[in-house]
Amino acid sequence: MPAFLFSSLFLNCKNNPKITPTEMIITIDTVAFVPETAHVKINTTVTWINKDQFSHDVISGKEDKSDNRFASGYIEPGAKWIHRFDSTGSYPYFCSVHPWIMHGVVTVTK
Ligand SMILES: [Cu+2]
Repeated sequence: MPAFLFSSLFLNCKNNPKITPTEMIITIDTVAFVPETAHVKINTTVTWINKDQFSHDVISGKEDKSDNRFASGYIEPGAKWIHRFDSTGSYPYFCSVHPWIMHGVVTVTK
């Protein structure tokens, strides 16, 4: 893909928080999920990529309480974990290693 096209797509994403891609990447870096809030369309595949130097995980639920909708297991530095969202709704999640600081939410719409 030409560089200018990629950068315009990137700018569109930044300027439109309601964008609903069918693939989404959430980066884990410096003990944080980036972005923390993701809006996606149903059946979107979300990939969490650990670019940090520590292991993290992605556990569905709030305030360190799993709701058993998904759980990644440990994602080592440099590794990734993929989950497809096939139902609409709000999916809060956290990292069980650092629950006091690492949390996010994926909102899935039709
Ligand atoms: Cu963590």
